[in-house]
Amino acid sequence: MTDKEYALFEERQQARGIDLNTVKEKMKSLKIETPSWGFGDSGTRFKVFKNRAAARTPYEKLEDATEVHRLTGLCPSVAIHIPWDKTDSYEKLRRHAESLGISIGAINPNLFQDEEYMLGSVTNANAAIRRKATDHLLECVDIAKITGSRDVSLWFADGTNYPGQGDIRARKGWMQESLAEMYKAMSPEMRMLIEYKFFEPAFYHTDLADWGMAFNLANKLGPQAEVLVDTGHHAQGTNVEHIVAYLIDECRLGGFHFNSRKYADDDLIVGAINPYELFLIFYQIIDASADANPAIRDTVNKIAYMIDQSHNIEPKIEAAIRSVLNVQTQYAKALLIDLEEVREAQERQDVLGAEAAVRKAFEFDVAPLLESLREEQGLAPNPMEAYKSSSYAKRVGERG
Ligand code: AOS
Ligand code: ZN
Ligand code: ZN
Ligand code: ZN
Repeated sequence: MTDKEYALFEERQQARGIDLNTVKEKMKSLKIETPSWGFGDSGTRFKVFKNRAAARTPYEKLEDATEVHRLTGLCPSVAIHIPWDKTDSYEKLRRHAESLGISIGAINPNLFQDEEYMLGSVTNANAAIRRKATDHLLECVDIAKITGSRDVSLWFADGTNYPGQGDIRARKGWMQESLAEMYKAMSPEMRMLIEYKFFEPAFYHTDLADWGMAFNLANKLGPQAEVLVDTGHHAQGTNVEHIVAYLIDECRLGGFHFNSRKYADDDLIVGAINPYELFLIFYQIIDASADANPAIRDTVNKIAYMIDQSHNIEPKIEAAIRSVLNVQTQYAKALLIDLEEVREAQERQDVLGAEAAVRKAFEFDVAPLLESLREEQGLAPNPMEAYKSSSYAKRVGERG
């Protein structure tokens, strides 16, 4: 990029009343958490392809995540999954993260892999299995206290495959009972983020099938329980940004699991398939960040932006870099929306004027802005290229 390109871009934005210094300040505070499971070998039910460069231990996963942060300046924390990242000392794991200059983010309990959970974990009709599941949740709260994690993210595979298989209302009660116990164990600064998904692995009914069920449960549990929106967990055509706006307005949006989907919970690279949706999600968030109600602004400030992806055929570290850059790009574009212009068009009831005011921001090429920002942050202008030619890439290539 030449200085001339940036100067031209800046001039154009200034003419629309957009101050790029303010935009850059906001961009510098964007933080996106990467998932430890995105760095290890994962796959589909058909095959897990071995990748020689994939991280093999929680320690290596943290190191890969650090490399992504070093190159992008965007990912100072990593979410972990228990027991996938089980280790003899979480104190040691925390210190390892700290020595790398990052931190351990959300703790994700795993309640879907043990034999006992075939017919449910916290909603299993067998009380002993519910006890085991709840104990695992409590274990994860304890781990979060050691790792210094604020959030415990909950996703349940619980559900049934056939009508009559389970007592739907009893299961609803068991879920609430278990989470209430976990809720009590959290320290005051901790949060429980409740994820929902409309299907899979259960196909007839899922105990937390949509945002409304997660929202209702969070409301019943208390202010430290919030909803987690995984962008891949909705039926085709669902207006995800509407859900986002609604939950922010209710002060119950805790965070995101970002990924792309085409047909199901595909967990592909975020922004790879429908970047406009991501842009529109950020439009809602940025719009709410200027709300007159301090509780709404506070909700926006605490949103956890997390990636939840599974890289089956693509190299993992490059995939993580691509993902966070895609998020950053759409965030940058959404920051170029002239909210005043949208508001005025809304007041005039000018349907297409309002639509254009939003869309035109998406149509800008923000490359000059991103490169200028990276220059200010002392980062390489193209993090992906920088990674490919790094000694780190060479080293992980020799792992397996
Ligand atoms: C599963 O569909 C959910 O998205 C979870 O967040 C899950 O824990 C994560 O995908 C890791 O498997
Ligand atoms: Zn998820
Ligand atoms: Zn997903
Ligand atoms: Zn998912």
